[in-house]
Amino acid sequence: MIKSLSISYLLKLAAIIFLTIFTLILINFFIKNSTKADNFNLYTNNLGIGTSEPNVLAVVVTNPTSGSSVSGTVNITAEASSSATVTQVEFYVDSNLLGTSTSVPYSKLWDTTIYPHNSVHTIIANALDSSGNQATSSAVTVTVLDITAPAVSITSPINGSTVTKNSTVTITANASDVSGIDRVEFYVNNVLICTDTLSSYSCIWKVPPRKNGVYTLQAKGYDTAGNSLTSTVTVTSK
Ligand SMILES: [Ca+2]
Repeated sequence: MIKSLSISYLLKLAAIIFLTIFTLILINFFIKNSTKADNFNLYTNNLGIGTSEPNVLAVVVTNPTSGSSVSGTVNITAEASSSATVTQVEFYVDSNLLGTSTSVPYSKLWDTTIYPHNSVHTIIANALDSSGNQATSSAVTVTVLDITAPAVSITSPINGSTVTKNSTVTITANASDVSGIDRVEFYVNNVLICTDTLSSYSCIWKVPPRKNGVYTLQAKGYDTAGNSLTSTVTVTSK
């Protein structure tokens, strides 16, 4: 009796010890795998490739469009999106910061009149978000067309002055333009008398042989894009 009880007791004890060890092994197994899974998720989230929502920041220049021609003042616009909050969009022209926009619609005015006719320029937008991410748009390449008239003015004779009949008067003019000056035409009473293509621009005019003649002198300057401006003075002969 004592012997059989003893054997039964030992068997139960062995079973309890076995189950305890087995349970501990199982718990240990689950804890380890759970940690690995957490580490894996952390790793993939940092790479932005996990099943969890990655932090995405994107920006695109919406105006002007690449390959287009622009002139005057251009409103550059961009759209930016982020799973966080977009804080600002910077606009760059030819790698120089044009300005920063902090609210929708993201935009900045760009004065193209400082560039020569048919010059090519590159625009990009750079977006930042509240998570510290940065994204750069594709480059937009545009061609600037010069539609601005040159600066032209007759410097001599001055408006309202008198000239001597039968004398020779040199009409002089200043002309300048960001695209360069193609030529300056000189007119007396609407008749073309000279064309000068080299600075300084001038024209020799023989004053007719009569007193009290009133003459309208004009210098019409053209830039290399074909824009023109006319400067006019009036003189009287004596
Ligand atoms: Ca011009």
